[in-house]
Amino acid sequence: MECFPIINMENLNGDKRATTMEIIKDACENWGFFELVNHGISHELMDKLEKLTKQHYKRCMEQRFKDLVASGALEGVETELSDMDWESTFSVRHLPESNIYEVPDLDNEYRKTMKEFALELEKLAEQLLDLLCENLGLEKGYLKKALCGSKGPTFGTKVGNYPPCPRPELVKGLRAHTDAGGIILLFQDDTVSGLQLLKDGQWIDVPPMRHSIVINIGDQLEVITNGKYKSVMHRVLTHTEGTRMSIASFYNPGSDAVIYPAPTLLEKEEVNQSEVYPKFVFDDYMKLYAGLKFQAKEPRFEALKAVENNIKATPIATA
Ligand SMILES: O=C(O)CCC(=O)C(=O)O
Ligand SMILES: [Fe+2]
Repeated sequence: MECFPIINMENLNGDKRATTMEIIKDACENWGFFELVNHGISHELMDKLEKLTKQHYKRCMEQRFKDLVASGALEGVETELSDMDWESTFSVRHLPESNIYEVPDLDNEYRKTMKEFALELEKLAEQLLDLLCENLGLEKGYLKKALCGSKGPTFGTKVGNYPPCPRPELVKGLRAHTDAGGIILLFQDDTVSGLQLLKDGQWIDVPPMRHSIVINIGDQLEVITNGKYKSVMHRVLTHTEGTRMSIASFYNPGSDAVIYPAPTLLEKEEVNQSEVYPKFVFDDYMKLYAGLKFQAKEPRFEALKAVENNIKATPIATA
């Protein structure tokens, strides 16, 4: 079997650049996922964030999870639950404006560390978008601009913990879904596994690796690339032992961004009209996604295609 794509970002600076770019391209086309090492984000910062996240979970979240979810949720259950996830989460928004000081139960050090990490991830996301532009033959800055909207992109973090589960066969940590947004950057636990992606009909583990960042493509990049890059189904399994930390950051379009396939890609590939992905306002996509997250993405694209009529989109100029 092929190996899960791992990108050593240091290789982008030397004579291995072309092969590294090729691995990224193959990952975007055929996996929807890849994992970054030597991405330039300080390991010390990652270690600190991990420590603070685990402390915060113990102090503020663990008991709440036990009271709300773990107690009784699986009592008398015999077949897999299709309407719940075995996860404990909270979310923070960074862009277009931060709400981190309104999120309760975070101490100042944790807030500061999360902000610092988010800033690094934002830069990394934009660097990756430009690498994708290069592979796609789009102008530098095109994808960033395409996600912008009038107030810039939306960037947020979902801090998650997947506690041990006594009956892993009865509930997923997170049910299978594709991500709605642009590009997703995940700092996951390096010892407790659980994340899997669907490739050619098979679930494949995303390997935990210390200090790596897992990247995946969201639905919007699939639309902008007209399906060349794939937003892929993924899920989180539960385990009987160990709590899995997962800090997932979502670099998404601004709510009023108009999303549509890049015209130069359509021309280059001579795509038939029937195969063109829809054009829509991102917020409308999110309204649809809210109720259909755990279903296939295709009906969402179809539904928006059916109503796309006269959405105005100004051409994306990057110069
Ligand atoms: O926890 C993970 O590894 C993935 C989380 C995820 O897929 C999501 O929040 O959309
Ligand atoms: Fe996801």
